[in-house]
Amino acid sequence: MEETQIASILKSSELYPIPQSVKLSYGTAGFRADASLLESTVYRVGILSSLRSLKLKSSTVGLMITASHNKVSDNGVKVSDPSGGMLSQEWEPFADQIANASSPQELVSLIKDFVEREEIAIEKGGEVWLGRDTRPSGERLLRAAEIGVRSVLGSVAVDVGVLTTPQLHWMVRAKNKGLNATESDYFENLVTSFKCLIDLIPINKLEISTLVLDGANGVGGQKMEVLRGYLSNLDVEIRNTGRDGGVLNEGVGADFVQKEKVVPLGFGVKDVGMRCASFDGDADRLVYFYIPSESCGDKVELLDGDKILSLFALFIKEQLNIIGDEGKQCRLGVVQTAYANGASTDYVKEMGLEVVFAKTGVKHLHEKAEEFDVGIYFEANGHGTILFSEYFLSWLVGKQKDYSEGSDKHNAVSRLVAVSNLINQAVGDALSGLLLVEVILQHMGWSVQKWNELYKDLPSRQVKVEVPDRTAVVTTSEETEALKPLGIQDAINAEIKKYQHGRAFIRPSGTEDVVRVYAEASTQEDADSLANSVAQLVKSFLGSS
Ligand code: G16
Repeated sequence: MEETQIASILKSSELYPIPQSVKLSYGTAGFRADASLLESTVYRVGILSSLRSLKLKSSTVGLMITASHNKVSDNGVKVSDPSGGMLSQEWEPFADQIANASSPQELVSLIKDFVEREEIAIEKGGEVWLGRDTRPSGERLLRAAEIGVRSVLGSVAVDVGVLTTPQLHWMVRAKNKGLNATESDYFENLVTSFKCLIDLIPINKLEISTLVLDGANGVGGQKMEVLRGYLSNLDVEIRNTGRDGGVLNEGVGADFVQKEKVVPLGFGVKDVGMRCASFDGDADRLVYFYIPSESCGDKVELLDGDKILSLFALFIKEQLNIIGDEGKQCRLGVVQTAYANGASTDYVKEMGLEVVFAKTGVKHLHEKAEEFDVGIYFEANGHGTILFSEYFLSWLVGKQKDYSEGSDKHNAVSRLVAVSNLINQAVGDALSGLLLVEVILQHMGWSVQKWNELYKDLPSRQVKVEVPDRTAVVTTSEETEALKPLGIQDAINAEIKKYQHGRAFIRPSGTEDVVRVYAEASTQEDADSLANSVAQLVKSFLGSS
C-alpha cells in the first residue's frame, strides 16, 4: 500500500476512536449495537466496502445503515455485494478484525495485510452506495461511512438517501447489471410487473378489498405511501408511518406481531376480519394477520413467512402444471429454517416440493435457494423471496415466443416471468412480497381467512433469554441441537419428551444480546410451557443477566 494511502487511513481513523470494551461481530445481518457505539464501526465498514468494490473490478457495492427490527436507539450496518446479495461470508472475519482493531496503527496493518493477500489494486477507485433507514442516528453514521469509503483514495461514496434495505440491494444489483437503478426505477418495476400479473387474472375471480398495513413506524410504510399512488387494483390503508408520534418497532411491526401474536398499536376491534399486514423496521420482512372476532381480545391469527411461502409455492406450482410436462421438469424447491412450523413443511412436501433447511439468516437461505430452477426461501419471521435461475428464466422467455398469445400456457409462462420481475431477486423485500401476495389472492379469489386454511399451524412459542454471554451457546449447523453448554441438549430433550408433538431448540441471536428459544407442541398451553421450561434451563446453565 502506498504511503499516501496509509496516511489517509491513519488521519481519518483518528476521527473515529473505537469505544472501550466493546467487541462487535458481523452477526446474522451485519453489525448491530447501541447507535452511540457505532461510528468507528461504520467508518471501518466504509473502508471495507471500498475494498470490496475494488476487489470486484470497481463494481458498485451497497452499504446500509439500519438495525431493522431492533429498538430505535440501536443502529447497524450491513454490506450488499455487487450481486445485490449479502456480503460474501468469506469477508466477515476481516470485517470482525477491523471493527475491533484497537488503534489506527493496528487498523492500517490489518488492511495492508488483507489488501496484499487479496491482491487488491487500490489505484482504480471503488464505488459505494450508501442508504439508511429512518433512525435518528442514521445521518450521523452515514457521514462516518462516507469518510471511511473516501479514505480509500479514489473511491466514491454516493448517498442514495432514506431507503428500505431491499431497495438498496435491488438498486445495487440493477446498477451492476447495467440497468436503470434509481429508486423511481425500483417503483416502476414493481408497478409494471404487478399490473402485468393483474391483467393476467381471469376476470371472474377479481376481488379487491382494503388491506390495512402496519408500517412499524419506519421507512416501509412511508415508501408504501409513495408506491400506492402509482397502483390501481390495490386499496391500502397505511397506519404506523412514524409521522404520528409512534416509535419505530415499539409495539408495532412484523417482529412484534410474529413473536407476540397480538395486534400492533393502532389496530383493534374496528379491524375484526380485515386483511392486515406488518412490515419490520427496514421493510425486509412481511407478515399478514387478522383479528378473528371481537371476543379474541388483542390476539391475532398470524400468517407468517411459512404461510407466505406456501401461497407462493402453490401459485408457482399451478403455473408449472398449466405448462404441462415441460413445466413439471422445473426444479422447484423450498428453503426453510428450524423455526419453520412443522405443519408448513408437511404442506409443501405434500405438494411434492423438495424442502431443504438452512441456518437462520437470509444469507444462508439465499445460497441454498440458488441451487434450484425456482427456489423459494422464507424464514418464519417473514424474511424471504423467490429466486429464478438465469437458465430457467431464459427458458421461460423462449417459451413465451413458442406458445400462442392468450393461450393458457402462454399466460402461465407470462405470469412466471412477471413474478420474477416483481419479486426482489436480490433479497427478501416486504414491498414486493406484499404485492405478490395481493395479486395471488386476487388471482385465487381468496380472502385472508381462506388463505389461512391452507394448513393449520402447530401451536408454537418463541421467547428470548438475556444471559451474560450468549456465545456460550453453540449449535449444530441447522441449529436444531445445542452442542454447548455441555449437557443442555440432554436436558432439553428430556423436556421435549413430556409433550405430544413437542419440538424445541435454542440458539444465540445474531442481532440482539439474547439466546432465543423456540418450542412447538400440540396445544398452545403445551408450547408455552415447553418454551418456559427450556428458557429456565438456559438460565440455569448460563446464568441470567
Ligand atoms: C435479521 C436477518 C434475518 C434473521 C433475523 C433474526 O433480520 O436478516 O435473516 O432471521 O435477523 O436473527 P437473530 O435471531 O439471529 O437475531 P432483520 O430483519 O433484523 O435484518
